[in-house]
Amino acid sequence: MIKSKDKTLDLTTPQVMGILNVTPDSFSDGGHFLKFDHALKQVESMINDGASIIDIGGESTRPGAQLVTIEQELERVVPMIEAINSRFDCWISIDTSKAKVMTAAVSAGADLINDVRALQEPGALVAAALLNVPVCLMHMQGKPSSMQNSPEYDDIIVQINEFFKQRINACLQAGIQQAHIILDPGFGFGKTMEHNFKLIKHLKSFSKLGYPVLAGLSRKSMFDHLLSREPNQRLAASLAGAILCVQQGAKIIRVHDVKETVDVIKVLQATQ
Ligand code: 8Y7
Repeated sequence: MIKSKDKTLDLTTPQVMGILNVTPDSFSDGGHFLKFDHALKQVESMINDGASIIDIGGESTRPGAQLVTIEQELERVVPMIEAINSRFDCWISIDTSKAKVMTAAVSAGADLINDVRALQEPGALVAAALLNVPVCLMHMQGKPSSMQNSPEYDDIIVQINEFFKQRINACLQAGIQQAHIILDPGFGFGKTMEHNFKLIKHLKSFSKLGYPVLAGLSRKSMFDHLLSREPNQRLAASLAGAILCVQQGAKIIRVHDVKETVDVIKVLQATQ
């Protein structure tokens, strides 16, 4: 069970986090209202399909993506969070590394901070502690602009475990509740295809730290390297990855294809 504000999320069954694409410039051009409305419809269908968390990000963290300013990020995410919060009772996750965005997002109604930089940016630890909401600490080697340039590890499982222990300590020292910590090995963030598949195989070792594990593999390029498929042709591979992660103890699966992921998790749960 994780708690935020007046909400609780039961993690005894694995939960699905739906990805909301708030792409660069999507709201700042002439199609503002149309695109805003389209995004809200996407949220509604993800909730109807069984997503309990909606993850909203205004900064693209794809390899090689450009950085955005705080103003741009706020412009993209705050109105969307307010709109979702007033219409639906799902959990809202804010995908950001910036303390100011965390603070604005949580006041606008976000329930969870999803930080691919694991609260290492200036002010982020303090902001997250003050906001008193759950935080997902993701592992990344390097930074988005260069992380896929031949990433190397002596032992990726040991090193990510060490990273988690260090970040957990930093969180606890900053006053973040133990019950608010979620861990994520960060598939595709400074990892080769072999690294990513090794992470799936050994995912259970991260659950042993005693915190819920989140896994995000949806449509990632690890499947392209294995299968040579474009992102919109990676559904079957993503579902296989989701099942394997749940079998290895993951409690939250971050995906584009909510309906299909909920189905495969239900099939898996029926055998438990
Ligand atoms: C992840 C993520 C992305 C992930 C968490 C993509 C924002 C790249 N991937 N957050 N964000 N875990 N926690 O392909 O794996 O979705 S962006």
